[in-house]
Amino acid sequence: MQQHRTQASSQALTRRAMLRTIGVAGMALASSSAWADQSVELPIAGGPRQRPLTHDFPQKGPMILQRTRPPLLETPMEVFDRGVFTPNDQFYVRWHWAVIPTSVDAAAFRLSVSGHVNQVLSLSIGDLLKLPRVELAAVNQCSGNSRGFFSPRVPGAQWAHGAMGNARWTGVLLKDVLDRAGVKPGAIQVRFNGLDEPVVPEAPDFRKSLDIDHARDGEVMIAFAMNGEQLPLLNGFPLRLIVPGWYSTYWVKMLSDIEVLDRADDNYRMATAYTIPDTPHANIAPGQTGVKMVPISRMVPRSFFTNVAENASLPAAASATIRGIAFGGDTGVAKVELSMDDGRTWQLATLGDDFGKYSFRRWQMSVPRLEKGHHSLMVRCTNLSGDVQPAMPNWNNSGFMLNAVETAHITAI
Ligand SMILES: Nc1nc2c(c(=O)[nH]1)N[C@H]1C(S)=C(S)[C@@H](COP(=O)(O)O)O[C@H]1N2
Ligand SMILES: [Mo]
Repeated sequence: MQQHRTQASSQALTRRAMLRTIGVAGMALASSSAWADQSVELPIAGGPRQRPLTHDFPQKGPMILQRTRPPLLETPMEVFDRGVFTPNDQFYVRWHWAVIPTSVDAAAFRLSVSGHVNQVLSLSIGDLLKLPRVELAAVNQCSGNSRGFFSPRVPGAQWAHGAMGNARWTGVLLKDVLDRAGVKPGAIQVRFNGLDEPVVPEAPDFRKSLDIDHARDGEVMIAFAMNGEQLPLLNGFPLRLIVPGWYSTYWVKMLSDIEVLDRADDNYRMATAYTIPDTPHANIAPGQTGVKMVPISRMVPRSFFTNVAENASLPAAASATIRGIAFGGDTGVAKVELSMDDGRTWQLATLGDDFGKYSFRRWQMSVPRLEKGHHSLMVRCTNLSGDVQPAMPNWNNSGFMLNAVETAHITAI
């Protein structure tokens, strides 16, 4: 299992990152003007280009409002520039159904473990706290993160890149909980359900399943804390599933029911929704039919600029430090490279501290003084399995798994 650093080192890192941020007066940070307007520019293909910032959600600071009910709140990009961990109060929020408890009594809360087990369990938070504790830094990313950049446009939340976040999750191993219940031979999958409910009873509840071996891999965990604090209600208080390296559709929030199945789960969210073309990069041509579909699963490498906004202006005279974040998907970051000549040549960026293979990794690079005029900067990540971000945008009907190389167009003045 991944080795985890202590809380103290994350705080130290955040402090250092803050100090570095103060030193970048010349750089174009999206924040200053956007925050004053209480809206942000999102240069997504289909628009709208302006999105309201909201402060109206409990335990949440300023967030980009995608939808109110059920809440879809996006993290503003400059939050990722401040540190490798995404603060809880600006961590993105996504729910499928509007019937979400507005409070949960942690003392009365019980997690049930049932189905194909020797002993049905009803565990209090106190019971879980007695199990061995684990901590893991991991990226939580929606399958549809960056959907707003799909061209042609596809239906669904038009996220920019902020439907992702990185946190240090503390909890217990799902394996330890399953072992306490005693999984019977013949178990095939494990199904997870949370306290939220569909608005109408006939609609499909949000339940997700993992194969039994994955559920018992010693990495999948039940988290009760995020960045050293209890989970915000909107991020799943009091418990959520963490499936390191997999898209967050499996990271069931307000987790209340674990059911061991002796068959494969064929519920709507597994068999129909959240499937992708079984092709490289889940890529198909718009309109292409007859493609084999498979459930979405592992994440793929991505990298982003965090201190250069799209269409930003930089001073031509000075050299600049370009910064960003990257993650490898289901494994660590091997390298991050930048190109300033439309992908003909690539230079290695310097990587920041390593918080484990499932975490964001910061990167930075000093670029020499820029010629006056337009420039495009490209960034790409290669992960430890050798997977690299594709040069051309991948496309599918659901707007899932975009991971093409990002380009920032800037003007040196
Ligand atoms: N109970 C429950 N868990 C859920 C969902 C949901 O609708 N209900 N949505 C999933 C999806 S699709 C995403 S992207 C993540 C979002 O996690 P966050 O809101 O903590 O960022 O929660 C996942 N877990
Ligand atoms: Mo999602």
